[in-house]
Order: sequence, then C-alpha cells, then structure tokens
Amino acid sequence: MTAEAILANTRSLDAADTTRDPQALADRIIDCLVHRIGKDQRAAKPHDWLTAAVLTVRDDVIERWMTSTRATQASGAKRVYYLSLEFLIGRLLRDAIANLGRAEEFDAALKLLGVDLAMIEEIEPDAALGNGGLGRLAACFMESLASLNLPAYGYGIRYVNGMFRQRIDDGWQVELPETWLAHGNPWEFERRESAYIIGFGGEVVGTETGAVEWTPDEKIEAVAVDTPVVGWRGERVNTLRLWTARAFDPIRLDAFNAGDHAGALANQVRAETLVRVLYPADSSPAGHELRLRQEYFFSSASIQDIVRRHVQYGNDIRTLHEKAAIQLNDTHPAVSVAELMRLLVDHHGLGFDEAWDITRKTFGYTNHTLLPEALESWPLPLFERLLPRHMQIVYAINARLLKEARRAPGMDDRAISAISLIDEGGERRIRMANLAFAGSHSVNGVAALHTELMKQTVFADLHRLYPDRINNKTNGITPRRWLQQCNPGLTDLIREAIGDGFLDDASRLADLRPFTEDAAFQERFAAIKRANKAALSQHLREVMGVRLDPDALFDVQVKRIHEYKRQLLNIIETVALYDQIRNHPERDWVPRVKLFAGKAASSYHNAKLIIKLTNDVARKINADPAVHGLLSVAFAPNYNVSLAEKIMPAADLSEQISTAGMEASGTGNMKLALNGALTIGTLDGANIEIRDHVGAKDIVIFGLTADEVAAKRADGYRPSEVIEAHPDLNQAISAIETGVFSPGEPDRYRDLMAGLREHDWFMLAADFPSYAEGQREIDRRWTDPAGWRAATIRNVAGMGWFSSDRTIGEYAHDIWSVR
Ligand code: 26W
Repeated sequence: MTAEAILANTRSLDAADTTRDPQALADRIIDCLVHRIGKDQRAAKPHDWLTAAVLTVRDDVIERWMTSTRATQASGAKRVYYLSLEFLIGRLLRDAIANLGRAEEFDAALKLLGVDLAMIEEIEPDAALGNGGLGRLAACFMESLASLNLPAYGYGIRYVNGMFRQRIDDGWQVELPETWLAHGNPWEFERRESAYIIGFGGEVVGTETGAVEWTPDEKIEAVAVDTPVVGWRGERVNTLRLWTARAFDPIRLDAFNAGDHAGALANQVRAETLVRVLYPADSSPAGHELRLRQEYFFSSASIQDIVRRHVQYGNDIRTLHEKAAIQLNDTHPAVSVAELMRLLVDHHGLGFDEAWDITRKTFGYTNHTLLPEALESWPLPLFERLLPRHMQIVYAINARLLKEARRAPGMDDRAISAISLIDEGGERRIRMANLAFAGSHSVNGVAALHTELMKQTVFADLHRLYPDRINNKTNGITPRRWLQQCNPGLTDLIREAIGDGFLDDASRLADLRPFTEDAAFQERFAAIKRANKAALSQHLREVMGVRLDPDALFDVQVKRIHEYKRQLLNIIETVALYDQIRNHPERDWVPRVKLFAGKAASSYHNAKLIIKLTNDVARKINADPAVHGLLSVAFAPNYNVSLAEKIMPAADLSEQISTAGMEASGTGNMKLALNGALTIGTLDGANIEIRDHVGAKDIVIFGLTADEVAAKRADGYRPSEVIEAHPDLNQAISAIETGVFSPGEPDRYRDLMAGLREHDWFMLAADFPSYAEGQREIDRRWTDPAGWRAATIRNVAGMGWFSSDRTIGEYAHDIWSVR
C-alpha cells in the first residue's frame, strides 16, 4: 500500500468509527466481560467492570494504533524516541476516553449497566513509574507527541513496583510497596517476539580481522511490553514500550536435578530483580550496581530495537540520524551513547569516526537539575566490570574529546579536566552528564534561567568548547489531563465563553482576557472553584478524616519533599502566623487552609523529619480553639498523579518557593496557575516565565534572585544574625526547637533548627521576611474578591503557552527536525 492509500484508509476508519450508540457500546462491554474476563454480569466486581471498560476502549484504540504505525512506515518519516527511566503516567481510562471524545457515550453505556463510570475510573491503579517532575514530564510529552501527530516511541522499564505508596503513621512517613499490577494490566501487550539479549560482564577480545568481540558472562532477555498512548481527538496512537526482563536460561536443570532448587532458579530471580523496583530517589543517585544494570538494560534494549527497526525497513545504517531522533531524559539513559557506538562499530562495521558522527547527530540530551549531588557518575571499576566494551568506547570517545579541547583556544588544564568524561579527583568515576553532552548535538535545559545557569555552572567548559549546543526548552504540561479532564467545570465555562478552539490550541486561552472583569463570568468562575474545593474537602475527609472549610483560602504546596523546595519555610511561616493570630485575635484574619503533600526519599532523613514536623504542627494548630476557623493545616498522604488531579483544580494559592537557582523548572506551578491559583514564588525555574506570561501584578514574587543567592553564599552568609533581627522568625524557630510541637520528644527538631541557625544552606532565613510580607499581600488581595477573581482569570488566560504541545513543537523543530 502506498502512503496515500494508508492515510486514506486512516480517514475512512475515523469516519466509520465504532458506535456512538450507548446501548451498542453497553453490549460490547458485556461481551468483553463475558468472553474475555469470563464473568457473568451479576457476578462482576468493580474491577471486572473496569477491565471490561478498558478492553472495550482498547479495542477501538488498536485500529488507530495500527494505522498510525503503518502510515509512519509507509511515509518513511523520522521517528522520535524518548528514553526515560521514569514515566509517571497515572491513570489511563479517563485520558483515553476523553481524548477519543467519548466520555458521555461511555458514561451513558455504563449507566445502562448500572455501573458508575466515575467509580471505576477511581479504582484504576495509578501507574507511578516515576518519582516526580521528570517522570511526569515524560508522560505529558508522550501525550503531546501523539496529539501533535508525531510518530514517537517512549522507552522505559516496566517496574513491577513503582513509586512506593506513602502512609502516614503517627505523623511519620511509612513506605509501602506499590502493587499497581495486582489485578493485571489490561492496557498492555507483551511482545514476546520483540526480545533482545542484554549482556553484562565478561571479556573483550580483538579478532584477527581487527574487529572486537565482547563475550558477556551474563545474559538477560529484555521483552517489550507496549501500551498505546492516545493523542487528543484520537488523531494518533503512539507506543510506550516498557521493557521487562526474562532469564535467558530460566532454569538450570543440572542444579535442579541435584536438588538445588533455589540455585536452579537463580537466573530467573536475577532477571526479575532487574525490573522489580523503581529507585525512589529524585536527587542523589543511589550509586548501586543494580541501578547501573537497570540503566544499561533499558538503554541497550531500546537502542537495539531502534537500530533493528531502521535496518528492517531497508535503510542503510549510515542514515540512522535521518530516521531516528533519540532524546535522553536526563543522564539515566546516557550509556545509550556508548551502546549505539558499540552497535555501529562492532556489529555494523562502521569506522569509529563515522559512527561518532552518526551518534552525535542522533542523540539529544535534556538536563533536569543542577544540584551537584544529583549528577550521576559511576565508579570506573564498577563500570568496567559490568560493561567492559563500553568502557573501551568511553576511553576512545574521551581521547577524541580531549584532543579537540586541547586544540581549542583558552583551554587550560582545569578546563580540560572539567570536560573529561572521567573524574580523576579521588576515586575515578565516569561522568554521565559529560558523556551525554559529548554524544549529543543538542543539550537543553528546561526553563530559561536553568539553561543560563547550565552555561555558567556545570557545563561552563563544555559550553565554551561547543557554544551552539546548549539550548532552552521551557517545560509544559498537557492541558488535556491538567485542565480538561481534571477540571471539567472550568473547561465547560471556558468553552461557553470563548468556544472550543482552546482545546486544540491552548494559546487561545488568551481569548479569556475580555472576561476578566465581567461580574457574571467571575461569579461562575468562583462557583466552580468553590465546588472543586468542596470536592477535595470531601475526599480528604474520607481518606484522612480532616475537615477543611471550602470557604477558606486553600494554600497548597504539593511536590516532592526536599530542602531546596523549602516546605520548611512554609511551615515556619505557618507557625509565625499561628502565633500572630493568637496574639492578635481582634484582627481581620483571612481564613486559610495550609495543604501539603509529597513523598520523601526513603533515605532522606531531613525530608522525612519535615513531614513529621508538618504533622506535628497540624495536630497542635488544628486542636487550638483560638485559631479555629482561621487556620488549619493538613498533610495529605500518598501524593500521586491522581491526587494531584484533585488538588490542582481546588487550589487558591500555589507555593513555588524554592531557593532561587535550584528548581530547574517546576511543572506543578504550571498546573496550579492553569487551574486558577495565584502563585507566591521566588524568581526560580519557570516561575520567571510564568510571571512574564500572566503579568507581574498577578503573581506575588519574593526573595533573593539566583544571582543574589550566589553572591550571599560567596560573601559568607550568617543566618543567625538574620534570625535574631526578626523576632517573629526567631520565635517560630525557637518554638519548634524547644518542643512546643513535639512535647513528647522536645529535642525532635533541635538539629533541624540548629542547621538553620548555623548554615541555612537553602537561605530560608534570608527570604523569610519578604515571604511573610508576600503572604500578607495575598491576604489583602483575598479580601477583595473581585480583584482576586480577575487576577486568577488572567492567570488562566496567560497560561496557554505552558502547554506541552508548545514545548514539543519546539523540540520537534529545533532538536529533532521532525515535522
Ligand atoms: C539519579 C537520581 C536522580 C533521579 C532523578 C537525580 C535526579 C533526578 C531528577 C532530575 C529529578 C527531577 O524530577 N527533576 C525535575 O525535573 C522536572 C522536569 O524537568 C523539573 O520541572 C523540576 O524542576 C526538576 O526538579
């Protein structure tokens, strides 16, 4: 079939799209239930209905999926490959149905069967194959790639246990395994035929022909498991291909027969271990051998798959970069650079220089953090033992890189050693960021400030050597999940006001501007927010027993718990406010709900202590009649995509208060503003661009700039002086450190508070006064309801630019050169 014929076929398929008749759809759901799940309608449990509904949608998706794939094949178009160790996809049912435009039809069909669609949507497990922002970004990107009709594959690992489930026991975080696959996963297709052998260890020998042969001493099979990704309006369905592991030699019969049953299955266990669990750390790499094995496992499988597809379609290996753009989501897949080199040189017989040229044209690398402790590096002996051939390749790349650097003007020994792929200070280590940088034609940051700081800090010398390589791609979020699906009330209101153009082009949200001062529109906007807050209150009452007043200002900070994100600044200000309300009950206080949520890395002591402190503070404040109705605090357990979908539409105030220069971008900031929250934030990450788009008067900015933070650190910052100069701050810290909130264990927060007084690396004290002032500014604005509503509407109107469609459009044009 020609490309045209396939495209025509795609169209006719759309036209002949499956039923729009609820009764017919209900019949199909029953058919699924009976024939594929094997359940009688009367015996079906909620999970059976969920599975039946998913299988029914999936059937409709499959045909679009196949036509999408065939059309790309026929046109010979370049494909985008997004390699990521994390995909924080969340639930898929609502997303798929909504993107197909069939929400009402499914709702009606299920009603005929006496089943509530919202109920089954709610029991779908939340696929949490990621830690935080980086993983969620990958999921938003997959959705936008399909929505923009770009042929793309996501590659990652199908972890059996994703991000841990968080329980709060007596205020402390407890980590429980997440079992998202407990009821099976009706979305996925295991492709037993798409399997690759992944080698570890062993030896490398030169052959007589001068070629090199690697004989690994351990082999594991990677098997593809595919999930369809439905784009907006069902235009295109792409593939998320997650690798699972299978033992190459599952049972050693010799051992089994000798009675060593466990030993006989050891290979199986080793393979399963590889894909068992997502590393739950989002800042400091674990540095475990298992993590490196995971990284190589999924990189090798993905690169082999990409190369196989290229060759199988009859292409010359030398044209790989014309048909494939591979994006590295941070350095976690950076070993892919060496893996592609290995395949090109050892398997396809290319010369090293030619292979290097193709490799660099194929890869792009995105950096997501400047935190020095987050930069991955592997001890050289470990890397060499596990990947001996890749070690040689890294040395060879490094030799060329350093030769080039030495020839460049103005490169001294310090610069050369900073550029090197090998860190020679102390124990020798391979710098994965340098490998990713050297192996890519494009290196991007995720917000304008972050990209500038990349040039000035971690990559300063590499940037001097390759001044055209670093570029910015400010993050975005998919407006389908983060507005349409999570906030149907607001979506309907916007549609009524400006039509549905904004659904296809989020920048059209700007058409809302004429409505900002419209009293009737404001009323309805506020009523929707009120209803969303009531729904969130109800949910939190069910899950944690708190009562939150929907008429209070909902002030939310939801994100991973990390010292640089400064949840502690928020808590200390809450304590100071508590003190003020108690001392001045006669004043006109704005009733506030302080809502926190987020997970702490299991090994991150201070982050876990901050969770406990939040709960200790909540317990005391919520029980104090003196502030009843004026201030309450809640820590919502188990923050994940599904909980975020409930919180974003219900927030009035978005806390984006990281130490300037430390948050690469942030994407929660975008979700909150898009749903009509005002931001209180520092000039950090994407906050700066949010200010530019919503207007400086409709965001509350406080605190030091990134330059000022750097200057203060260089000057010798003395937090104790700042703290003593601000009695309200001093008192709040004293209260915490003397056990006012932890009477049973008065010393619980001594060290944490001593850290603030002594070094305060995250400059909480320095920013406290302007933060507290910003909060009172928020209070003043809240007491002018019309002004507040206008400001929040202007926020929504200004946020269209932060659609991940815009971001992906820029990647496609500037980095991938795809249409
Ligand atoms: C190897 C350990 C590890 C794991 C994950 C180190 C670092 C990470 C990530 C870089 C953490 C992360 O999620 N970064 C976030 O990426 C988002 C998407 O670009 C940004 O919006 C956030 O600012 C950034 O913190």
